[in-house]
Amino acid sequence: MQPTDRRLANAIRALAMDAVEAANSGHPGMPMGMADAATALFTRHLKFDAADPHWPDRDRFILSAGHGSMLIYSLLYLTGYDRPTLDDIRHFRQLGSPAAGHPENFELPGIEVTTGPLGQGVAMAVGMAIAERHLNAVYGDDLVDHRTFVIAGDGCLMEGVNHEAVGLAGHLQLGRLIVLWDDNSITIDGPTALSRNEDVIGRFEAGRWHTSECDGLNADDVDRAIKEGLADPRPSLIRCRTIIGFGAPHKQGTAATHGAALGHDEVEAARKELGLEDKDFFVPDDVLTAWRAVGKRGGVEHALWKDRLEQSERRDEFLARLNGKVSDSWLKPYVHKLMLDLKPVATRKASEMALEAINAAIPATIGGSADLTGSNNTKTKDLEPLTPENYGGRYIYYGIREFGMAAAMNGMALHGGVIPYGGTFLVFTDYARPAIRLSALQRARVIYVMTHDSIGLGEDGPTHQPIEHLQSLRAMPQLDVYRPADAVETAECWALALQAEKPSILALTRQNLAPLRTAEVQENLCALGAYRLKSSENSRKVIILATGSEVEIAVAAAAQLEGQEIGTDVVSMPCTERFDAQPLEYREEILPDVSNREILRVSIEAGTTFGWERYTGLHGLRIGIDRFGVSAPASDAYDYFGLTPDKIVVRITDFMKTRGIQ
Ligand SMILES: Cc1ncc(C[n+]2csc(CCOP(=O)(O)OP(=O)(O)O)c2C)c(N)n1
Ligand SMILES: [Mg+2]
Repeated sequence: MQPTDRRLANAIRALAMDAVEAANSGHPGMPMGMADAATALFTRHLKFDAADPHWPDRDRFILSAGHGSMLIYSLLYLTGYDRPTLDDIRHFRQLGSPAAGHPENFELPGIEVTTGPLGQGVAMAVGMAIAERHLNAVYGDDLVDHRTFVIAGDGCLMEGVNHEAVGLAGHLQLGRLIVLWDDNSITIDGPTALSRNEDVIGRFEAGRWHTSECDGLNADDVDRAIKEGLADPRPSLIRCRTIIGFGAPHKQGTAATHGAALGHDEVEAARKELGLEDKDFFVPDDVLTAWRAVGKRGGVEHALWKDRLEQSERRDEFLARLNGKVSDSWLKPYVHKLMLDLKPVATRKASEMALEAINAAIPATIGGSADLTGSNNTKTKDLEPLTPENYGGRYIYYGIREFGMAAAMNGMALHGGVIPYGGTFLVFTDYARPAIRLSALQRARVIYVMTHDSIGLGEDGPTHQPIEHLQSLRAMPQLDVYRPADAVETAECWALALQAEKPSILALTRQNLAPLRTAEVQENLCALGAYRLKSSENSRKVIILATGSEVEIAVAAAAQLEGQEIGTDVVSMPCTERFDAQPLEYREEILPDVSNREILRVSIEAGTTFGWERYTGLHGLRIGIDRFGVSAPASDAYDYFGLTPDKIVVRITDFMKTRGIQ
């Protein structure tokens, strides 16, 4: 006899209670409350094949309420994924177990995205749903035809980013996106009434979503609501009324079950209440067998899909697209053309010029901007807007939703088959930052086109002039920050970002920059992170390190220093992360032994000097801006902050005198 839905769900409850108990840490309440709804979703709707978590046409499931990680670990184990094993679950939250505190996409196939920072799961799901519709438009129903399901908690629907995500999904009419809201009226501090009285359903409806309600503790009713949601052409929010910690007789319905072990006595009482055997990590044979069958349910559809793929004329192209490798064969011909007509150009414009070549050569790119298309230069001529009428378009008008854009790009990148890039002003990386961090943590290939990268943006003044941004972004692991100095470097940095298995930020200027790289070379010099752009002519006394717009200034200053017989190298440093990854011999070649006080190292960057001692040494000279900017035309602002060749030469020569460098 087939076990009841409630018995299937109780297996989730049992594992969640026991794992949290064993770890004496974690969140039992959410998985226990949503176990029935998840059972309805996984047994009756979710298209997946536990034997192949990477099947490209699987439905995507995102546990936005990532603290309830035991819900997804239980489901992956029960349905027969290779990992987590029961042993992994026994070691929930312990060093080395892939059943980490929160679900991590790099720990377990079957975890589509990393969640835990509330709200971002919903926003990444929007990106997944966009990628699905886009690839469907490109490859057709035979190859791409799946849905995106989300479980979100009260917290996810309070966070600001959900507002951006809801707006974007409603606007793009992402009808295959279904969000199940765990409406348990509880958060950590207690009842949601402490902090919320908004009409959540009304808000989604205002965002042009379809909404419905169900008894989240009744799998049949959840099933009904999901069917309704699937039938509606709009994205759907399903309000699942649940009880947090359902089954724990003395604690259910209270915040006490949210984020702490229930305790031995309460676990025992819950087992009685739920009709479970009084054994740890125990799943009855018939229940496990039924769940394993659920894990195989998608096998038939998977096999049919494989047949269609084999018969498709576009098989190889589709697989290559999903594989995600891209060539940089566009780079050399593009740079060659550039060299024929060198002229001053802003790197944001140079980025657009490179993108013309990139978007023509790489059909996987999907561009966009948070309402600064004309300023970020992100839209190339051939890109059509991606709209409900044309999901095949490759340009997204994200609106003024930097965080939502960044999170959606994470979802798109992790869906696979597309390479998202999106723009805003560099200063507004602050608005997108939590998603940039998740790009990095998840190694999502997202390319951030961040223009107006310094006081060089001019008149918009201090609110818009980044100061601490470059260095603070460089501090983030698994993120490459590029600040190219001219059009050639910009193209090289684009090539590197497109081939990286992680996110990149391109920091680009508003103002024109002189061409500095005027000779064609075989190598992508930016790949080295830093390289000698100009070697000293006199005996070397100074090494100037500069990035982006300040390289041009460094070159002019160096020429003056040479005039005073002070030999000066100029090192362009478009990417500190890449330079740090070079072999020691190369780094020492560029920056000879830091304790050598005969050679003065100088850094120039129109931003904070914080951290530059890493390359100048403590006895070096750091030229930058350690305060907020000014509202003035760019050249006046540069002059005001002493970032002109003349003023820099004076600072360097004065500094050399005080340090006794001859
Ligand atoms: C951005 C962010 N802020 C704060 C937290 C810490 N936190 C984790 S769960 C939670 C409460 C969430 O409430 P709800 O979504 O209703 O979950 P439930 O208590 O119902 O399981 C908070 C504040 C977080 N994970 N992410
Ligand atoms: Mg809640």
